[in-house]
Amino acid sequence: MKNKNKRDACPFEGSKVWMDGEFVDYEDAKVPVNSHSLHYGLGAFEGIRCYETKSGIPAVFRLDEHIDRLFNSCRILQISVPYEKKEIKDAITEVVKLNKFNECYIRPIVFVGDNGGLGIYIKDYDTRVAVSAWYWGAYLGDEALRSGIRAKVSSYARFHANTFMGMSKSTGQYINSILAKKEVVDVGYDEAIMLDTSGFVCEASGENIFIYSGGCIKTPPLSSVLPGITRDSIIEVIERETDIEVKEEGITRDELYIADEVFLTGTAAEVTPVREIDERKIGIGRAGEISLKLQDIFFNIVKGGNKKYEKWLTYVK
Ligand code: PPE
Repeated sequence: MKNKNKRDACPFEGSKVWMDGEFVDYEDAKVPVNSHSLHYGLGAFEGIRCYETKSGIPAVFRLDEHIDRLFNSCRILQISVPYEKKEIKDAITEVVKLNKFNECYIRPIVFVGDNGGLGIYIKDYDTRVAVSAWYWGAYLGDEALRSGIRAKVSSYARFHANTFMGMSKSTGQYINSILAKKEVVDVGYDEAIMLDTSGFVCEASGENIFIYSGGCIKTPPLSSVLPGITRDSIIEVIERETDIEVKEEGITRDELYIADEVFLTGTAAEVTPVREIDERKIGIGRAGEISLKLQDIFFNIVKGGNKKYEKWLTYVK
């Protein structure tokens, strides 16, 4: 019978992947259909960027923090990882090298195989780990980085802290993001902003959120959002490079509408200004000055242009 899903072009085709301790061709990095994670969504992943630095040598941005978060996610989910952190970090730099990337997006994933069978309760299972990488340009488009995006508050609530645990970057919980994103993109917006079950702003479908209002920057506290590594980097940049106060506290929906500026942060989305939310212009309806300034500082850091932040770069030589 004909395979109805056969695609002409796959963005990963021809690349090398590290899987369960070995480097293999992407086409051979196969997963059994009854892998536990495929059925129930128990798994953890990371999204990491590697940038070409000014010296021409690629550097992975905040590799240690990403791997720490991956291991924290697995601890929360009670998945035991059969590798040391160093082995996974080495696999990541090797994947960049083998694929000869100058810049790329790297996706490590830890998931449960089929050795323990299926069923919600499994005791003895095989943990599988893979690292792949591919070129991924501006997540929301180049124009989004320059001019800002149009966002909409989703009708789907972000999960309660005791439903999924937001500190873990777990595969299954992204269904919530997928539903929210599709809901708003299908009606012409670029990104979905999600509120918690009490109505406070949490984050976007795949980014943390910041507002600049009354001369001060605010972002929701970690109790309700993914501990974003870009979020952490931007907080440090604001504290060290500007005189603006940054607070981690609750933000309401109407605070978004009257903010002078709003921007999103994430590995994929980097620092993306928001120019409109729910048909209300944010500030003057263009990418804000502070947002663009922080974006500029961020891009300079990831490209190795600021010596103070060299600690965040792992060069791939
Ligand atoms: N919140 C969510 C829900 C999220 O998915 C991300 C990253 C962040 C915040 C920002 O975290 P950090 O990347 O550490 O700054 N989202 C990843 C996945 C995007 C995707 O479409 O896949 C990412 O940016 O890589």
